[in-house]
Amino acid sequence: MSSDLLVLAESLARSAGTVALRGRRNGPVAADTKSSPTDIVTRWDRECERIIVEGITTARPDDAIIGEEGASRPGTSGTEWHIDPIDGTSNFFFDLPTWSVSIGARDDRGPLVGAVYLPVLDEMFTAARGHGAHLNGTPISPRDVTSIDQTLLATGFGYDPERRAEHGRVIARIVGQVRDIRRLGAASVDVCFVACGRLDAYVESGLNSWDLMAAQVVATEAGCTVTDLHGSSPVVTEAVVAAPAIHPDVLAMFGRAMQEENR
Ligand code: LIP
Repeated sequence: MSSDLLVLAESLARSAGTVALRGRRNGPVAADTKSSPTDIVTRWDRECERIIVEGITTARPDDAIIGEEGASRPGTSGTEWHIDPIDGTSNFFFDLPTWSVSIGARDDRGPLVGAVYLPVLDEMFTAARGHGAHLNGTPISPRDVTSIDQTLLATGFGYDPERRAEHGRVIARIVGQVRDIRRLGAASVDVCFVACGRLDAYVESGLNSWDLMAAQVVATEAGCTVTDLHGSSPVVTEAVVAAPAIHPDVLAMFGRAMQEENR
């Protein structure tokens, strides 16, 4: 059953991503704002979500759907879809390449399948629970990094300026302890890049289920350790994703930095 779900997720991610990329190539896009003046949504976010919701409801009318741009359908099948039609909308708006279409599904045991498509790079990350993770069909795994000072760490900042400033102070306490920091601007891309070894760790809070659901399956199936900021089971609002050998050190480093910041 998960293979059917993954085929559907991959197909819809590619279809929606192709439409959004074509729209972006036709010129600058207008944007409305949501939770803050920098939390934007474009017509292509809405069009991608429409394409994806239509595709899921046609193929699987009894599934539940939750989407970033407002899709909200109850279901009876036990399968629940979490959609970020354009993850990294600011990158899309500024015509930066690191944005994705992220489509994940869960069942009563947790995240089940995930498809994260990066249209500009034409890269499709896919995974199904118990069946591994792939990039364009090739199996992926995190980099074998063992020390925190060799760790390339990605993070993200929320749309609330005060929250962003606080997280920036925490990162300032960390930047001298790691190889370097990257801020790519899309949680699903960050997580998938850890899964394939382009990054070594990713830490962010203030997220939503649609940011993480699909990429969490990719990272877990690739062999990453995925927890919340306390090292417990993942939650939809935050993630610590890392190669297994350095995950404890990443957790401890952020724990110290947040404690020092909140003194
Ligand atoms: C984005 C996340 C990113 C976070 C941004 C934003 P969106 O999602 O993927 O990790 O740092 O603030 O929330 O809003 O582009 O779908």
